[in-house]
Amino acid sequence: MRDGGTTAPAGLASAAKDSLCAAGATPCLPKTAFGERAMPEAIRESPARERKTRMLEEVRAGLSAQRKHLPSTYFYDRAGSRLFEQITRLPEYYLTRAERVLLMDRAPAWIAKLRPRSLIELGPGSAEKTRVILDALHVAETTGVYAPIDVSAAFLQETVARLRQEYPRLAMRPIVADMRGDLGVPSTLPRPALFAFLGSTIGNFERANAIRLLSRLRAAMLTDDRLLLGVDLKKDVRLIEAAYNDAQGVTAAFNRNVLRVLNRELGADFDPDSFEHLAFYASEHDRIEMHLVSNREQDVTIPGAGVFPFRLGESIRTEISCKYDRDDVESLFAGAGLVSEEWAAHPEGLFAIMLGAPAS
Ligand code: AVI
Repeated sequence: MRDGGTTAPAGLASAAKDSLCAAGATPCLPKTAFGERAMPEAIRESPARERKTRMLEEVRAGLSAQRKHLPSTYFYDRAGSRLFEQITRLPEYYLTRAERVLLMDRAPAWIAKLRPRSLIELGPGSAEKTRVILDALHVAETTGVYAPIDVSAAFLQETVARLRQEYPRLAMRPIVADMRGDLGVPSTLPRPALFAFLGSTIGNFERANAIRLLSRLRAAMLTDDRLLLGVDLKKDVRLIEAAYNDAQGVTAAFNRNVLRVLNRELGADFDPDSFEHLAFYASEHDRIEMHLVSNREQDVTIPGAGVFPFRLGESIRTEISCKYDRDDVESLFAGAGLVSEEWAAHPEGLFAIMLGAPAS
């Protein structure tokens, strides 16, 4: 999940699409005016080639900048997704646990009131937190369709297969899509729908991109639909910095994984061990910045993109993770044509969930 100027690349490679079909899941494709299933751009134009072209462009631009940066999107291959799941269980990473506490407390009442017939979730990961909502849906006996949207077809397939066993009566409509583009939410999903964008993934987007993404979500919403947006809160900087500098080094491995992805997918020759993990709170932007710092002078070659020299101590910014307060979220909502209906904050001020609706 994830920008930094970033997010997650998608494109449903036909193999991945086939395996989703094989798993009994129905990847959702928008309908054309003629009623047949339209292939999203990324599928029509060879997603693998398109992903590589886009990746090359972004990597070349990012590494040519005076302050080098990479899109955090590229953390999330299968290994990166697994490392992120490990992060969510680390003692230092309070975000996931705090959000879960909030969901356990509030989701049943929200579901009982909204009685949504679809749950559309952006970036579900392994859907740990989703289960809290799904259980509440179950209790409310709402007819359910669960539509998870994720960039990693393989990870999505695993998640859907697991949920299918746990919730056999729930219809699954997985959607493989890049948060930076068309979300591919079919208008045919039963309404009202509850959209969920949890985990503070919105924080991985620069403000303008965050508003663009929320606007796309807003455009997919009908009047009675609602959005749950999870956000990490501004708080004691030591607590925040600890969450991105865990003692076991899982976040460092996650950070370096982006270099392994570039080596594999672009044939780059990064030596991941020659880059050190660095994460710090940039108070002027109220955000964590994650960097990889070169521990020697070196040249990195990326075929088709160029040779990129690194000075000793020079860094690549690989991720931003913005922290918010209520006003910040209301301002994002206002920019995206959404209004806030309810703000649920963790008792210790760790995390919050905003319930939003389309502005009329
Ligand atoms: C996915 N995202 C919300 C995580 C975050 O906290 O910004 C990604 C992450 N990066 C390092 N640790 C976790």
